[in-house]
Amino acid sequence: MTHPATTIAALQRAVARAPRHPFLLFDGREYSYAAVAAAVAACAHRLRAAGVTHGDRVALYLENGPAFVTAYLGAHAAGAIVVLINMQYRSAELRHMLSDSGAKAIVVGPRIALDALHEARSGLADPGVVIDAIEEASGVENTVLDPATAPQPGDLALIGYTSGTTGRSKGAMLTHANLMASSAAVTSAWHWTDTDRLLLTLPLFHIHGLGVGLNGALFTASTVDLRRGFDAADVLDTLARGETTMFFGVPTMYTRLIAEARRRLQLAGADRRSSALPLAPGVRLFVSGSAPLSPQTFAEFAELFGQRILERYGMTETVMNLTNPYDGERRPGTVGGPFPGQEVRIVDVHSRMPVPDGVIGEIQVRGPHVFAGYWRNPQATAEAFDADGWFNTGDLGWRSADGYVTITGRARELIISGGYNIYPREVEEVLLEHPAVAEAAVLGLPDAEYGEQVVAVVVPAASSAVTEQELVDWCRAKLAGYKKPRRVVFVAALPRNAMGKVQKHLLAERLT
Ligand code: MCA
Ligand code: AMP
Repeated sequence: MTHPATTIAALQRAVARAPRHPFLLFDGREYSYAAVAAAVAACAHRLRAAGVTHGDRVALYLENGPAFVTAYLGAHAAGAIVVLINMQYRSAELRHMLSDSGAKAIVVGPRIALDALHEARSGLADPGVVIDAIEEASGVENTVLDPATAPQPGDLALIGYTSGTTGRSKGAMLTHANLMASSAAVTSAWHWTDTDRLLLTLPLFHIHGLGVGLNGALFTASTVDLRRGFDAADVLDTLARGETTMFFGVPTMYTRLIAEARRRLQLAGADRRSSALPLAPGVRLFVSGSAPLSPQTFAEFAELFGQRILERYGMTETVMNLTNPYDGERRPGTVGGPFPGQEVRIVDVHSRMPVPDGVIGEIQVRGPHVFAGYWRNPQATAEAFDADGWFNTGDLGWRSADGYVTITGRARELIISGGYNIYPREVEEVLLEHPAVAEAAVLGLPDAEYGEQVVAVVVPAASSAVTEQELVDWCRAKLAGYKKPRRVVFVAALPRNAMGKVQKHLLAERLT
């Protein structure tokens, strides 16, 4: 293997090549590869001193920032497995992830309210130790990476929880070799080099921001201009300065960038194509993923920014699967073909046999990027793969004769809002805990900003007078904010088929 096969090997290669080259830009400060490596070593020593050993799970309860990067790589340098936690999760979601992963330590950062975390830990028999993150190496000891604790390629690098169909999420296990194989494929396909500067506003606690963005930069020893979160005005200001070469986002970010650009052009009284206002002069690549990018957004963006967005398709279990070409035609509405070194095929959902081009079936993928299975869940792991090692993505699509895949839907029930996945069952279970709710069905309806929005259809318990707002607040208190229903519709009965199953397509037709 010619490329580094662990994140720590990639970090060491970057330090050896150009120690002073900036890895991170954050809040007006620059963090070189050497400086990050020193802080990573210090973090690893701190974790080892707290009792973390090889294969232990370390949860990151951190927002975007240098402390996240240090904790992520610090846990790896200590030989541990990172557990990714979305900062929007409430205590029940957190408790499940901490107890299911058996996290030995939780790394927390400055300026973060820890109420939900403390509430989650208070319910656990073995709550793990809470450790402060290290933002930079100055003033700390042990700033040299210890080869004795360095991970091996086959070691687990992280567990990413994906929303579960039963309301309990499953931990997808990715090895170092998986992550680095993905980075090798992505960076080669997108011509990513050490001269690139990626503007990264995606959360690092999901694979899009971490596995594609941060790892790709680490792999190429290039620079990440990191933000706490996405703000359209800030992104446009940054792009206009001409130093950014790449931007990765979810479709909602692109619709917001279009709206903000139009607002500015209107204020300036400029013609849309005015060369007086170049919107992204240095950018060579805009990438979209995590949810479908509409051909309309693709066209509007091309007109305003003069760039054709490259759409790709990925999953927590596999990092990246399919991509439109860097050099060839980027076809709107499609996600292109496999990355180098990976395979894709489409199979009939019942017979599991490959279907001809043009026929819709389930997308299966295979390659070194595909995860090692679900954490402590051999049954779910067995169901996810077929006998020849093909991974069932649960997404439906078809392939054109010239190799472009179009995703048409999902074999599993899943709502994607602004790039975040929401399983209806999880929201339904929370609604059913409310004493005034007799029955509940949750579905995704089209939404101009988020792609899809969560809608709850509720049959109230007899003689109850619950309001829409009460139920939204109830969900908001128990679930991450993005999972709360945007609308609650009260009905006398849910439409059911002869088997008693709720016919959500009928509800969707009625409500759209
Ligand atoms: C935030 N809110 C949302 C969403 N995000 N509601 C519905 N859908 C959303 N996606 C709610 C919050 O709970 C909050 O409500 C209110 O909106 C404002 O929150 P704020 O944080 O200010 O939101 P925002 O900044 O406007 O966020 C929109 C966003 C964000 C920037 C599009 O959702 C985002 O960063 N999405 C990216 C997600 C991502 O990385 N997905 C990758 C997973 P309240 O006030 O009630 O709290 S998929 C993946 O990793 C695979 C590998 C792949 O293919 O990429
Ligand atoms: P997650 O489990 O959060 O990693 O989400 C992965 C899911 O996001 C995939 O299984 C797809 O359903 C969806 N997804 C990712 N990229 C795209 C895309 N470009 N178009 C449509 N759906 C996508």
